[in-house]
Amino acid sequence: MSDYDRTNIFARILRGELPCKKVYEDAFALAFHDINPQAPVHVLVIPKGEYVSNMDFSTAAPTEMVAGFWRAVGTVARQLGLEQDGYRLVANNGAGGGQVVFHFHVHIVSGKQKPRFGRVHE
Ligand code: DGP
Repeated sequence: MSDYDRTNIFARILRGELPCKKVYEDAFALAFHDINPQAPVHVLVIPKGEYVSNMDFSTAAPTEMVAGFWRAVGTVARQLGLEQDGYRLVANNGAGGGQVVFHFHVHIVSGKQKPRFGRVHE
């Protein structure tokens, strides 16, 4: 399937080998604060499975996992109270797309963002 590296940081967080500031967890996903926030709200949502990127996830994950993951993304945004203010979802795909950690993840960002996430609020 993919060249998933089981030693990547998010795999280790999922296995409980490394700590994280958890905001949400269910059968499909884990969400936690980004270690290097680019906005006042910057949370990462990762699927509970070995998927390198969005390309891998959207191809290889069972439909139930894809649905459960994206439902979790919405649940986290709601739980963070972002419905009113709005938020962005960012998924970097591949090194050329700015991906650094090769376990698929979605960034939820809200508020004034640093340049890495564009100039929407600058
Ligand atoms: P990306 O470029 O989409 O692969 O972003 C990876 C993000 O992961 C980046 O915003 C920083 C974050 N990150 C890297 N290492 C850690 C870590 O050990 N803990 C947490 N919470 N976030 C991390």
